[in-house]
Amino acid sequence: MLHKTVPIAANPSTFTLDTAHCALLIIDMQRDFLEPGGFGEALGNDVSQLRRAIAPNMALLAAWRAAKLPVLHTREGHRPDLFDLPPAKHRRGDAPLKIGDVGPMGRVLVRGEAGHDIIPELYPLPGEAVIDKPGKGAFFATDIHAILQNLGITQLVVTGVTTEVCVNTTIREANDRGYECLAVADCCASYFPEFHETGLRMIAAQGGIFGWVGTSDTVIAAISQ
Ligand code: TIU
Repeated sequence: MLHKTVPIAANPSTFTLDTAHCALLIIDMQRDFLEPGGFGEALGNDVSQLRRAIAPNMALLAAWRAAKLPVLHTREGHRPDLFDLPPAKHRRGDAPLKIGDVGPMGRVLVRGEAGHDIIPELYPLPGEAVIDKPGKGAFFATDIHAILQNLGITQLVVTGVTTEVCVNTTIREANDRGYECLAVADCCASYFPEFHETGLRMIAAQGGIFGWVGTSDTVIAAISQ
């Protein structure tokens, strides 16, 4: 597309998308979080709460690809030897399946296993960066900041799961590094609907303390012009 700036209606104010410097960042749309038998369900969660974000993400991703704008995907997970898994993270929770244990989709949250991979509906295409991250935020112990700088990206349109955990942490990390972040409300989801709502409100509160919150229809309209 021809590069342009496009106003997008958002909270708490209009987000001015600069198509020369923006990327779509899809957080952790992995089978381990969204499908039965994975890490999310092992933690006692209802995965159907997350699946509502799949269709809106498919529509936004299709529009983003059609506009030939950059896409990045993240995956939360660990080395097969688990050397990058903090013992405190390993111990956390009373899940029957812990990180590294063998479940129905292979070893839970381990790179290279079926459950660790991105759901087929949103599978990355060649040319789209996949960032493997050991933590909740995409900027901890990854090369995403260098990649974004090399691509000249200053704005992130952020989607994925879960709203209050990895999406929120990543937006806070990005905001502190100078990126303008627009969270797309209907493309994010949480196992806890109230945390989804509050997680989004936290971003936009206080005049946009961490960023902006919009919806997929307005972003799709903006990049499809
Ligand atoms: N991707 C992400 O949010 N990781 C989590 O563990 N989230 C939970 O809500 N458990």
